[in-house]
Amino acid sequence: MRDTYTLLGCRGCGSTIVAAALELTGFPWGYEEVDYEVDSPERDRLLELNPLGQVPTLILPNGEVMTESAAIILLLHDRAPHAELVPHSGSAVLPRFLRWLLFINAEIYPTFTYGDNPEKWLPKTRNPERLEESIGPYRQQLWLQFSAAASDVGPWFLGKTFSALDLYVAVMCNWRPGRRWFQQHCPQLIAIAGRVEQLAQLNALFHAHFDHVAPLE
Ligand SMILES: N[C@@H](CCC(=O)N[C@@H](CS)C(=O)NCC(=O)O)C(=O)O
Repeated sequence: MRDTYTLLGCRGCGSTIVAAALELTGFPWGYEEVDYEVDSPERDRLLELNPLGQVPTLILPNGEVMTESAAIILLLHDRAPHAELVPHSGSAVLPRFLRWLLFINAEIYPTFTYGDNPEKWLPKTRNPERLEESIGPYRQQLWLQFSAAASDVGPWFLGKTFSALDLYVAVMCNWRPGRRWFQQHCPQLIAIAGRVEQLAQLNALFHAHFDHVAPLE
């Protein structure tokens, strides 16, 4: 049995949310970079562990495999409540946390699953990219709805309470529709992302995963 967690991930991907959560737990963890789009021994290993070929895929210290970022976050919270990934039991903001955690995972994340690689879903179609043309505006609507639910005063999505929602925001603001769109339409989300990137425990990780993040002085 190992005493560390092993994360299979790819730079800037959803696995960065789990990498940030692991950093906050303080648990020892290792990292294996996998380009999930390219055939390679690393991808074969990923497929063996997770038949969906998706990251994050996490190997627990006892060898069990976990997938699904939200499930991983909830598990890490159970093992490391000091990381404050989830509001404490009985907290007034717990319902909002659960609602928007599932909203990101069940509504927003799948728009990338289907939009990232339209040829996979519309093989032998003339213009598979048209799938992303219709998903893109829907994704924007979802982000606007999510951002309207963010606390007006901050500093975090839930207000004074930090949570893993802030980690999702910090990573996903770098994805389509892009930082410029978020800056224009969801400035409070970009502000949250900036605060996460500046956390002493997370800055080096975000600097390694996203070009625009400067290292702390
Ligand atoms: N529901 C999964 C989604 C994971 C996911 O879609 N990850 C992307 C990278 S950000 C991926 O691996 N895509 C490859 C694919 O779906 O084939 C989660 O929350 O962990």
